[in-house]
Amino acid sequence: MGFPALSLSAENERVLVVADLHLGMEGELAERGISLPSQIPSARRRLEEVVGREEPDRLIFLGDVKHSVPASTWREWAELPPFFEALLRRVKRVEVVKGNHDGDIEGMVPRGVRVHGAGGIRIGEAGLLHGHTWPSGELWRAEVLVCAHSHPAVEFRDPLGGRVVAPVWLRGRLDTSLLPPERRKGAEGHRRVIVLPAFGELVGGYAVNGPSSEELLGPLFRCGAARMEEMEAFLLDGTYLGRVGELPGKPNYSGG
Ligand SMILES: [Mn+2]
Repeated sequence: MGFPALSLSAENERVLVVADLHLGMEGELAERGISLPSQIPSARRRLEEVVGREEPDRLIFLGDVKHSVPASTWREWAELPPFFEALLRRVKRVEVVKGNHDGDIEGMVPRGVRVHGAGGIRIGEAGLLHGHTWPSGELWRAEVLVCAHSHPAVEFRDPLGGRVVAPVWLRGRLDTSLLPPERRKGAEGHRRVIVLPAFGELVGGYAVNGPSSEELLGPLFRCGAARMEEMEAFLLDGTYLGRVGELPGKPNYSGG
């Protein structure tokens, strides 16, 4: 649908999932001398457009709603509650699965918003987690793990120095026999994995066909159970680009 948002139906509900808004990122950029207006009005407008189109019963933020760690800026404290309140008027259930940037999010969301731990939640055949931590045991009962955190994108350069970075979806398989032994219990067999692109417009995106970033990969990729070079990449409009390992550039993954 052109937006970095995932729609799924489970348990008679329509669920919309978005990730990595990194609201408040403009505060960090301001400290570096780059002055940008608050990202919240435009994030809200884009979200309301997707919500209007999909009419979900549940809206799930799959981590990194906000940006500043460890402390939050005054702007986040002032702007986040009304942001969530506007969404609660449109969607019955609004939930957050915590990411690595969501330290004090509980105190910033209005009462109607449910906050889940980083281990994730299972909805039907989907296990949803941000991806900077291991999934909770419950998530292995799902067939597909849906995560975020790595802000996947592709980068294309031309010989004149032009450079295009476009966010991508990643889809692939996860071989649980490659999990560390202490993580294998209850997780036998293969699972599918989907990585959501970041919803935030200031989130640059991490080029999957560029130099690898250990930190952004998360444990499922670092242990080799999911392999970045084997993932299939799709542009936001659904265009299939191929496997990450076959993209132009210098993909360089040790695979665990
Ligand atoms: Mn993250």
